[in-house]
Amino acid sequence: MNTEAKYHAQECHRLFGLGRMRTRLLIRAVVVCFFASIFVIGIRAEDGHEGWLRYVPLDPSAAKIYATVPRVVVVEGDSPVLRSAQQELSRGIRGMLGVALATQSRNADSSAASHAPAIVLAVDRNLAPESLRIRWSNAGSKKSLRITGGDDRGVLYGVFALLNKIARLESLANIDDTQKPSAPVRWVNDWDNLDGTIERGYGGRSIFFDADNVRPDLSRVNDYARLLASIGINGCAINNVNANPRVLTPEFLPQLIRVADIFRAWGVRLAIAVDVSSPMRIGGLYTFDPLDPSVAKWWRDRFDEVYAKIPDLGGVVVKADSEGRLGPSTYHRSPADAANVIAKALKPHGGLVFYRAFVYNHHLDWRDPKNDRAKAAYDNFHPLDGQFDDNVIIQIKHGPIDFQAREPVSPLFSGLEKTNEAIELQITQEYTGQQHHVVFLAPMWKEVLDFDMHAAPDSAANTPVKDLVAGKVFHRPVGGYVGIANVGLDANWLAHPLAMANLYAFARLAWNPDSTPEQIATEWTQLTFGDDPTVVQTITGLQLASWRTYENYTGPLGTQTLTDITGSHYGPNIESSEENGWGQWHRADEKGIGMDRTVATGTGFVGQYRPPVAKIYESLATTPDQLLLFFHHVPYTYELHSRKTVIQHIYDSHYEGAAEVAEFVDQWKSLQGHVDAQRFNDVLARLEYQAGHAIVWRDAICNYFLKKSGIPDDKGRAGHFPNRIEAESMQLQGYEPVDVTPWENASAGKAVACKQTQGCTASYKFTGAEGNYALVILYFDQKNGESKFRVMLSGKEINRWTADAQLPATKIGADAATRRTIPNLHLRPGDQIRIEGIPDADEPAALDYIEITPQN
Ligand code: GCV
Repeated sequence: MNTEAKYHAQECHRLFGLGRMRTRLLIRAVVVCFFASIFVIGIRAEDGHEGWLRYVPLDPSAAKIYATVPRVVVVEGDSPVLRSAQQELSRGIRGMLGVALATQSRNADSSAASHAPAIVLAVDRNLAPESLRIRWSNAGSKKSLRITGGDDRGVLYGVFALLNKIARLESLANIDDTQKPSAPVRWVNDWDNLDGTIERGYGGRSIFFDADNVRPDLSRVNDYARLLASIGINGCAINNVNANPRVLTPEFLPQLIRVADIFRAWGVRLAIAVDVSSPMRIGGLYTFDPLDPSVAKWWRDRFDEVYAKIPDLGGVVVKADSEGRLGPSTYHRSPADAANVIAKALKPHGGLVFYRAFVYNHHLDWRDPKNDRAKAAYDNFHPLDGQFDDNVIIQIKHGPIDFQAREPVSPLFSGLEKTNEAIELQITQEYTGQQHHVVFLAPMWKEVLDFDMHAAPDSAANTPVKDLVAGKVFHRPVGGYVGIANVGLDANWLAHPLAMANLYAFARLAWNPDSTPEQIATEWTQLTFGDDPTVVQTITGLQLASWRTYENYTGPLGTQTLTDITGSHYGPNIESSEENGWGQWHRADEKGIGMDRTVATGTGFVGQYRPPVAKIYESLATTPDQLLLFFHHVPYTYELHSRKTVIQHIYDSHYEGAAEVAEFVDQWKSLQGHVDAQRFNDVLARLEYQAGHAIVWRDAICNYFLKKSGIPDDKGRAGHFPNRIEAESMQLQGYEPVDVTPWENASAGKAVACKQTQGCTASYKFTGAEGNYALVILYFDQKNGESKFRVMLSGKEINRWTADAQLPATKIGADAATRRTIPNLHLRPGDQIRIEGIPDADEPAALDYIEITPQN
């Protein structure tokens, strides 16, 4: 029984044990017992909206350790942020301890405040900005719990820190906690379009915009800002970096003000992404040349007007000369010219310019073996080091390509000494399963942040990425962390109930990059699912394994994700990376695979790292296996440090990865009754889908490389599917075989599709031995239709479903491929399995295969 269940059950028992009751008490007893009953049978619905700020009632016996927590809160000072701090404290204490705090303001009622023990919220300018301290203090006979901040934000962060401890039942008896954020910039970017869609967003439509305007109802924005503040995030750029210039028009300003007003109360600074061609596109100038005085004046005037209304605007984010966006190259000007003209307009107001280093040519000639997209950020920005104004920050994606399942660290982190920098990490899972797959990214980020770039003049000194971005190595005034969040209107923000762990982890690492993924995952799970040790261990273990598992069944050894890079970025599509200008090449051919990026024989990318790092990657002998194919082209028979050949590693890792996800399903099932039914069922359905999709990935990659290399799998698995019956070989009525492109994205390269509105059938007469079997049906679930399926066994319906998942697929292929398992079927020879599919709209109720696997 979880904590809430216990609390309500005990309370119910207590109330009915009171003998004859007064009516009010009776009503209370009925209500409490009603809740007790639904908690006990585990059906209290949780939709994830509260994230990690659930503040559920603590088990009364556990809550006893907080008996000495004062029942009065005294706030020294007044501001929107301090008011939020006080209200949040009251909300949390009421929720968890069932106690209503009395509020006193030091100025208004100093006599009362000085007599009762109190929780005191106060600013102490001797502390560093945004830092916090929580400790008991004895003033006379009074013992107070003081939450002190270096500024108002620090106080708010202190309140959240205290509530976090209470929610996780940490003792406060001897609390003396001082925390200081690792870096001043801890921002999120949301890639929301003004029309309400979100680029690479998988949790529903925008919480900020709709129909080219800010939404009338911003209650979700308030909830989001509160969640952000609770983990120390202090800035948020709310619109897509592929920016609509309208965001900076005078007409739009009143709408931005509404968002800024909400953010302000939570200490989150509003920021916007701007289009560098705005002076021309919305300003009526004939140019946007950053060195043209009229352009400089335009930016100044525009921001003077914006800051007059939003004095705490954090600044702007700029994506230019990238993926078709206009930029300073139009006038043969540099990114420094473009950044500085905006920076000068923001400077008097304290605003920052985040200029993204994601500048590259997506029309590279793939035939030239020296071309390499990975080199672009360093090539573009390293020569400009020292030319950027002090309020410019270069925002650098963690790897040199684009948030792949694994990449080396971007060499640009050590390529800037006289320029501020921030690391850009992607919380939204664009290339890592789009929140249909569970992939906890903290272990990946931690490796990146801890990676020693050997950037100091004394190359023996440790200069990890976390110190470079915090400005500690080269004594930069500002720098830090930017996470691409892309939360949406889905109740739980990011669609998958386990995905919010990534937002939490991003912020925790930004606050303290020395914390470990284990600590973060444990803390998040305790806050989000409660403190039942089975739940905490299981979810934490699953989260911590999930990234490497995903890497295993997608693109191991540094091949990047092997996904459909010109389309959805979701399912497998190995050749989509090749023979085009996007430059996400892996160069797989009949003999070998990998990009030669060495200085000696390759593109020279390795030379962008400092010598001690370059030395590791230049040599095959010292390059770690997990990045081998990012840096070297080798034959499939090349032997890894693990003693496996590359090809055998590809087979093994994909089979292991798929098996690991199947284990996730079993692990999750063990939590039934320990987790509320709503989230239990939601996660279970998603993990079952993921387990099926991991098999789709496994088969596509293994079949492809089996054919390409001609080298069989030592373990005889790749290309052999003994229990599989291709749909095209079944007895078909109405269904027609179709070729699938690329061929490896369907079993045997074919599927069957139904074009008859009344539906089609595919039948198979079972010829195996009598026994128990699991029947798997692979069908294609596109988003442009909701086909219906029914499965009949010897004339009797055994299963039916509607293909209505929101997968990123509009045609038959691996993005749509979904496995449905019907377990525990007793089959006898001669039994007929018939699948009926009824197409809908543009979705043809397509089938790939069935599998009949013996089951004990
Ligand atoms: C916002 C990748 C994504 C784009 C994104 C871009 C960027 O290319 O696929 O959707 O655009 O990165 O970071 O600017």
